[in-house]
Amino acid sequence: MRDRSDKRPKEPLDTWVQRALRQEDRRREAIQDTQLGQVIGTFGNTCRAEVDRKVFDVAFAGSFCIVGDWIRFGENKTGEQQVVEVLPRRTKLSRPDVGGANKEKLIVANVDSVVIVVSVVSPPLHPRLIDRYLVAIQQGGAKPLLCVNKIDLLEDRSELDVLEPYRLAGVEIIVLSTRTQEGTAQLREALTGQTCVFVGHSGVGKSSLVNALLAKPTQEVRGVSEGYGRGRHTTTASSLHHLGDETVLIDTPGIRSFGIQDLEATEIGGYFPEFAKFACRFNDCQHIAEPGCGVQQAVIDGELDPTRYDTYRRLHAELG
Ligand SMILES: Nc1nc2c(ncn2[C@@H]2O[C@H](COP(=O)(O)OP(=O)(O)O)[C@@H](O)[C@H]2O)c(=O)[nH]1
Ligand SMILES: [Mg+2]
Ligand SMILES: [Zn+2]
Repeated sequence: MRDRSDKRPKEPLDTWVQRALRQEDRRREAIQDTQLGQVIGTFGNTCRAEVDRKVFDVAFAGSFCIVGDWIRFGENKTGEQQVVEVLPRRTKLSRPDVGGANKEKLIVANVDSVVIVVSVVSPPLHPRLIDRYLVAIQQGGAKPLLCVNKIDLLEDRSELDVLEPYRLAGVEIIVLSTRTQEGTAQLREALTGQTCVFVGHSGVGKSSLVNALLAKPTQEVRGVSEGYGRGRHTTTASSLHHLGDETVLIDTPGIRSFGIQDLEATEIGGYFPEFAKFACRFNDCQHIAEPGCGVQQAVIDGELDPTRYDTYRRLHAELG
């Protein structure tokens, strides 16, 4: 068990709980008319929520919400819009707070698919980052999709063979180039009707890709949120955009590392689905140093990708 004592409030717990409940009651009483909106961006203590393509700036007022969240909000006595309730999250994607003591940091809520954008040449492929994303995505309940951008930079298509381990792990893969537009129609089709978030290492082309998908000539740009720096190649916060009436695209800032939390070392194997093909002598085999381990043997026999297995070992050690 992790020690959570640092989160305990300074005042006696009863006093704190009572005060929090009173505050919440006051908020609900003060706000009669509420509406339901989806969070499309966050800025300090405010979020931007959208209702029928109309945009409102809404104060958090004690609630915490993230892009993709559905919130109930309304006008308080001072005439300011504020959050009354954050609805339960259908799915989520999170990572530990950098610098915080393993605290969960939500990246996005309520997405159907997480598109892991990678590049094979520039920047090079970061398999360990992909592996970690895949674990976190399964944990949060969304579906992963691996999107390989910048294929215009390849000298030979055989350079894409490095992705074979992910195909074996059952991940859908789409290769494309935002520059030449090859493959972008296929991605657009795969994402239709879904709420999708684009994640991945900085520089892989997430923002370019989101822009390319949104900029289709037949596409209505009316609903695209203002204030998003289109054409600029830095994204400092997540932003939500509509592609037609049914598809939502969320761009996220690039990250360089990605930890995993709230998992036991013994559970991590379940997040590497391709391991299940190989039988081990012991039912509770951790595939680290046990005799008769089918997974370790598969790596030796070249039937299992050594990099995927190496990520598994690292995660196992981190979480152990
Ligand atoms: N050659 C090539 N460059 C691309 C492609 N897509 C994006 N880029 C470039 O990659 C750089 C980073 O793109 P950006 O969208 O900012 O990446 P992000 O950090 O993942 O959002 C920019 O200079 C883009 O012009 C592509 O398909 N081919
Ligand atoms: Mg970007
Ligand atoms: Zn084993």
